[in-house]
Amino acid sequence: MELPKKFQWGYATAAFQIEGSNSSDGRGATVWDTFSHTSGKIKDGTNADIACDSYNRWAEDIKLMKSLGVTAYRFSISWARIIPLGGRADPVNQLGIQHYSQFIDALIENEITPFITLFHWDLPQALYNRYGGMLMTSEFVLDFTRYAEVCFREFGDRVKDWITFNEPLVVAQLAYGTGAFAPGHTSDRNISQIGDTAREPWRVLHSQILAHAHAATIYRSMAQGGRIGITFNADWAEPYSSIAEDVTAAARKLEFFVAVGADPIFGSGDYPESCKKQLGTRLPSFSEEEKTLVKGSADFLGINHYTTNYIRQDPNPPSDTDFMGNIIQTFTGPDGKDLGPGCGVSWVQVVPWGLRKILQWAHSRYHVPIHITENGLPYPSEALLSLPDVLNDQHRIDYHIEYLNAMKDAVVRDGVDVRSYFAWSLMDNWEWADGFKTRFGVTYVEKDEAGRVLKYWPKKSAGKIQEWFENNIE
Ligand code: PNW
Repeated sequence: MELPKKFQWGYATAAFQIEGSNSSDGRGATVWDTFSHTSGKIKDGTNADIACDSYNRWAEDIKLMKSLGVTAYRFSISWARIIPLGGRADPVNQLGIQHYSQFIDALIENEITPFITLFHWDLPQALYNRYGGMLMTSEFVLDFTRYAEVCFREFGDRVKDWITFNEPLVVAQLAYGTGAFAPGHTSDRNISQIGDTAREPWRVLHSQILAHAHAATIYRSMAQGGRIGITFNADWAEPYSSIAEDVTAAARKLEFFVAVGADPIFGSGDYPESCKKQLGTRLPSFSEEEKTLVKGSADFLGINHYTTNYIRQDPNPPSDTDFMGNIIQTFTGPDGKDLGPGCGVSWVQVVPWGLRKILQWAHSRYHVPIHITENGLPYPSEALLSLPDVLNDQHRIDYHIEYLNAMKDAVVRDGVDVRSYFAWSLMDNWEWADGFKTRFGVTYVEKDEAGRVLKYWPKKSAGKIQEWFENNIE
């Protein structure tokens, strides 16, 4: 009982978290450049001006991957490198295209299949300034579609696996709900002067779903023979107790976190009834024409999975700013026990069986091929360690091996159609509002005092993950 021969695996990254060189070769500014240079927004006060220096060190990145035995690599393209000002009438930057083109060629020469994410949160600043970015659905859809089309035309002869958006709901909630991510909108006036947590996140989600659908329609019309999908953050929701209210609450949480993005595309063509009911007119609606366009607009479902929560019914009615579905979320059960060991971020406990359950849920709801596009963890105190201790990442080994076994059970025992697995991440990188202190990588990045990258040091987990795939693929 092994994974099929064509199963692909590797690591995932995102442009803003690894590239650096944020004004090189004509790249335009993004909302994350602005945010990371705004005081108080990033926990450790760092920015991603150098990050892992992957824009320059891309050949080293490929060498690293080759040494780790991967068959695929998921990375994102920086929109502002391709179209510095972002818009459909703005100039295309040949230097940006050349950069990704040579990178893609080199991956393929090394027999590493590229999986490209078109949007991993780094919106061109000019589009935000021009019309509010994702808040202006009509403009955003046209601009994104043109950017996507340029990428398909330039890279689609060689790239056959495309992901339009990474976690549309996470960026909607954190960037326009809590204000923790760029551009930092929220109703909390202690944090930001602008924002409407009750409405903006749903508008931003809506824009991304429509932009996805338009881009997918263009992609299919180009007949390049590849596949196009979209990735959602999908943690498992375990009912806190067996009482009916809690079971319903857990099901509803999955609707608010996953199905609200996935149902329109892979299911009914519309938002789940539970979301429509609670959110009312705060949730934008699709016209009949849009429903037809959106429904069936992806060939595969990407899942980023990190953890599991207990969910129970909130006895109080939901506020206007509630985006969870009127539930209470905990790691601790009624027996006082936690779901699993903690790690280096408060939002993750180690719960391998949750991966199997979310895969079963997604398979039975949507019946489409699934790619696990992220899975990983930081562990406490890792950021305090230095060479060589930092390479001995037993927590990460345990996490990945247990989650991989759970994934395998979902495939070989439950018949879930999982096509690939990407661990997050290839290397320690710039973890958004956490800065550099939170490390998800299987590779330690040695730097000098000025933050310049000296050398990559694969951690023990990288070898163990490779070994696992050697033993578990046909
Ligand atoms: C994902 N949460 O983001 C992103 O796709 C990555 O870029 C990121 O580095 C990785 O996970 C690790 O955080 C998430 O708070 C950020 O639940 C936050 C949450 C989930 C996913």
